[in-house]
Amino acid sequence: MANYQGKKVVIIGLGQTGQSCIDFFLSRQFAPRVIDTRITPPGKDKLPAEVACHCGSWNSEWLMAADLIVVSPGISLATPELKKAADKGIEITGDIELFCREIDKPIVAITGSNGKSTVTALVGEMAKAANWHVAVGGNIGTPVLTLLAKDYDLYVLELSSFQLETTSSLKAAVATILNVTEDHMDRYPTGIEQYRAAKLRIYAGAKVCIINEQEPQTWPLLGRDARCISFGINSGDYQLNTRCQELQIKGQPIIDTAEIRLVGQHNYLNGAAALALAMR
Ligand code: UMA
Repeated sequence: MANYQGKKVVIIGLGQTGQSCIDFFLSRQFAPRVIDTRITPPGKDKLPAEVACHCGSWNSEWLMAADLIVVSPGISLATPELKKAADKGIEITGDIELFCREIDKPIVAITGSNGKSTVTALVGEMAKAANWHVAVGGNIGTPVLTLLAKDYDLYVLELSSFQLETTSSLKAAVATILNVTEDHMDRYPTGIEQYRAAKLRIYAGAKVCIINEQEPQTWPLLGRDARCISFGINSGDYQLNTRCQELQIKGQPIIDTAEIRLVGQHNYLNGAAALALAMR
């Protein structure tokens, strides 16, 4: 468990993530400051008196006096106020990083441009069916820090590129990038490689990487390595075989696509990826 006592912490954003970060620090008996650039963000009136909140603009004085800035995923690290703080050497992090510093249980980490919520939900259901005491959260809608309220044996997390940008301590038991197609290009002005670089952070420290056989963009930066297991259409360790219309593991039939309640080839492929993650 990380110790933040005596640190001046500023949280940026009073959305779902910001609220969960406030609760996290309050549960550790100290009050962070909060900045939200909206004039009246929802939840402001419900903040406890000890949490100072600055709304409607940035507060450079608070930022430059901080030891730790916790930024919500919707706020770009390229924001000039944050760049100035980073240049001064102030640590800037996010909720996923705070979570990873608290947890020593296995994490299944899932990212991708499309299908990541479906695959996250599928792996969560598979784990439940296998009697794991599992928590599902992250970009799918449950801020990860709220999962700390209970003890779980396994965490299945959907992680966005925004969340991965501020995460450096993740050591996933198994991680995947399902696919990489142009998305959020306003946040990645130099193009898709910058977006991919954020996603690739999910493999740093991962024991096993589940890659898309047909999409080299989902492979580690230096290419496939000993950690990699693949899924794909008519190829890969875990595959959707379109001739037999079944999911197969290393050529062995597992389930007919007709028995899968989700519809469409992309969803059968999501099923193959979920199987690969769950079998680790
Ligand atoms: N804010 C500022 N200044 C800004 C921008 C935002 O102060 O310049 C404030 C807003 O006023 C607001 C707060 O920041 O009060 C919102 O923070 P946020 O946009 O990070 O949203 P959260 O409510 O914290 O929700 C975030 C994710 N949102 C984004 O990444 C944009 C949610 O993913 C996620 O479910 C949630 O954390 C829990 O982990 C949503 C999403 O759209 C579903 N994700 C994108 C996607 O899936 O494509 C990445």
